[in-house]
Amino acid sequence: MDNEDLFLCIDHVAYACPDADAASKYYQENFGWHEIHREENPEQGVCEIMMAPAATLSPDMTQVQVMSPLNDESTVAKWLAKNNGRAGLHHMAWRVDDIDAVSATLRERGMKLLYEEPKLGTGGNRINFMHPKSGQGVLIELTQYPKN
Ligand code: V0V
Ligand code: CO
Repeated sequence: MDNEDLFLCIDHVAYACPDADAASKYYQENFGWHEIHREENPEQGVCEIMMAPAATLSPDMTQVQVMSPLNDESTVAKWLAKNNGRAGLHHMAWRVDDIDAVSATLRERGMKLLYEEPKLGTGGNRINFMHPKSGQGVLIELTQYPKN
């Protein structure tokens, strides 16, 4: 793929914390942010709440994904433990149109993707992650919305 066709926008920035519900309330009360969507993803081990600065999401609006671990085995639980229990920014998600094509191009360029095949993400999206070593110290998610 050409560079221009790889990424559409920053879909979300993810904030990891011990209690996503409390963090959502904090965002609502202090910043006027809106809860757009929430779900539990057992495979990823997270409770996640998608938040936006408007009640209605416009297509290119970057969201904040507020998330907390569902159990001690969750990768987010491990991350929080390593961070001495402190909340913080966990990953950034880049929206793509065709995750299979983008993944193939990134692999050709030597990037390490965590999963052989994309997994189930928020709202039925297909997701994969670039290892922090490939992301220059940042965990980067690739996310593709369901095609109608
Ligand atoms: C770990 N590292 C990070 C990091 N997590 N660097 C930046 N940001 C992070 N979030 C670094 C860590 O400091 C180490 O660096 C190295 O990576 C290995 O870390 P580790 O503590 O030994 O942990 P691992 O290797 O067991 O696990 C790290 C990975 C894991 C990234 C492989 O967290 C993972 O599988 N993440 C993908 C799944 C995920 O995060 N799910 C939750 C979101 P040094 O010390 O070696 O330099 S789910 C989601 O976003 C959804 C559903 C959605 O949006 O749709
Ligand atoms: Co995410």
